[in-house]
Amino acid sequence: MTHRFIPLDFERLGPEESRERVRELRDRLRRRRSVRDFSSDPVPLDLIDCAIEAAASAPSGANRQPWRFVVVQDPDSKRRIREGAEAEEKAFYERRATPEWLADLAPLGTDWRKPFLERAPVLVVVFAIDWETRPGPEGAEVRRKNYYVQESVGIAAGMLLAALHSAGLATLAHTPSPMGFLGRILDRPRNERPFLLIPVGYPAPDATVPDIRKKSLDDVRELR
Ligand code: IYR
Repeated sequence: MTHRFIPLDFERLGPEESRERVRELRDRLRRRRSVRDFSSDPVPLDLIDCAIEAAASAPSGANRQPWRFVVVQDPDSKRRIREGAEAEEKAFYERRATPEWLADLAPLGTDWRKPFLERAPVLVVVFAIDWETRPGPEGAEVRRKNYYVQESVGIAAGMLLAALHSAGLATLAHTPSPMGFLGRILDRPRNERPFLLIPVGYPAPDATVPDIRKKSLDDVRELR
């Protein structure tokens, strides 16, 4: 069975309009910073929902859309997530990380304490779905595998960060490792693999960020 094909909805822009739009987006995206000092001010849930709709429009292998976005607001769940993350982070900082890794992180001033996981009003947990089941013959279940899951969910997660930023919200792409505790706390099915933990909110009034620089175009782009 093939899909029905329909005309492409595409607006061809003039070169000046193109430049203006891409510069505007570049400049907006460049102002995004990873935030670790959150205010506890609530965020309107419709902003999060709209950003998730944007993320869920991402391309994916065979259009399988192998993602799930769990929006956590419940204080008790946030507390348990903080406890789970801090346990892993403590093991990371005190035992698992190589000296080289710790040296690379030192300029950022991070440690195992993750108070932002309770303080941020919302945590969006992105799960990757490697396979799904569908009913097979004689009541059996057949596993159907998804394709390019890392790529697909990575694209969707990037779009989510961009959409939340465009809504005027602060985020952090956080990856305590391993993240198995998220599936347990949030009661997720076995085929959902924790991918990224994103605290969302407004920055604390006194929030600071490290004075880091991004590589220049010449450093990241090659012409052939
Ligand atoms: N997950 C730890 C360590 C950490 C690792 C990297 I790579 C970073 O860019 C930042 C932190 C933490 O969140 O502290």
